Amino acid sequence: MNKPDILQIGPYPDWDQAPLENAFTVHKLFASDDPAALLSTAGPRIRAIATRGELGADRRTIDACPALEIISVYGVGYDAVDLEVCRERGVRVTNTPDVLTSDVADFGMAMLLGLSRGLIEGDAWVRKGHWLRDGNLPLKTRVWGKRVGILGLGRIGFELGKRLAAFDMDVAYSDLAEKEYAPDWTFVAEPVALAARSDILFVALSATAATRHIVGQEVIEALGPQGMIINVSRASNIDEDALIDALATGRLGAAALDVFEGEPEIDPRFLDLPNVLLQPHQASGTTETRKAMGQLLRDNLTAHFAGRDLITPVE
Ligand code: 8YV
Repeated sequence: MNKPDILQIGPYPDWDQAPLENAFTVHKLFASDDPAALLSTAGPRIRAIATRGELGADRRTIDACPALEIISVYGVGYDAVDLEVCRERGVRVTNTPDVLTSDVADFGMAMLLGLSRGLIEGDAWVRKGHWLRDGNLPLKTRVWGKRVGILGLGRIGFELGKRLAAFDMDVAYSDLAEKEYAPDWTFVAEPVALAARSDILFVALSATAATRHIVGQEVIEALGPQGMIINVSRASNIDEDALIDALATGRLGAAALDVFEGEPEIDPRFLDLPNVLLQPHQASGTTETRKAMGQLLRDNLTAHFAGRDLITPVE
């Protein structure tokens, strides 16, 4: 039986690559010297696109594949997939929710503790001999007992809330509506009002056109000079210029970021800011979770080509 032709937008770990190539005829866009030529020769045969959350699939790529049936995303976020053209063309889209939720929430906690308690600075303090020469690391900020806001109480936001509550923090959240599954946490409809009552603001929203720059100057300034922002969602949810400006001028205390506009090339101004913790989009980056994501990506493709229901369709 002929294996369906698929277009692979970005690389996967070896443990995913081998089974993918077993089941499909894989055309690797990322490995091609001439992606435009690859699209024009293989495009007409492509029936599926396998991509990653941050890479998605744009209109040009989708248009180059007239026989495309499905896009399978390795990641929960599918904001980089042009959904409009998928709707127009009847192309199905799947993602990998649930399997990564707890790792992303864990990583959010690691960023909170790491930044508040100076873990990276402390490590450098020891390695560079400051401990011996200059004495103890300057004192840091307590986490427990602080007021924390979660912007977006979806799967990841909810798991974050459970962890934050277990750390004896006062948890509040904003979302489109109050969530009955979070009766112990304070609902605050407006993001600015949430920021105003919070010492720490977690951004855990899935990114859409409506949430673009939802964390703008007003939210940032409502958090204030002692406030902290932690982003484990997508960079587009924050106005990066406003964030950098507030961090540089002390109108915002600190930020921990796992996602950036134009990543992996990030705004160089971040590199000069001492009050920001920078991470290379690694919140879901454990072996266990990435294996589960790869399996789910393939299971969705297999289900589609076998005529079965998709496991995790996005809409
Ligand atoms: C991954 C992500 O880092 O789930 C998402 O939306 O962005 C991340 O889990 C990414 O998709 C892996 O390439």
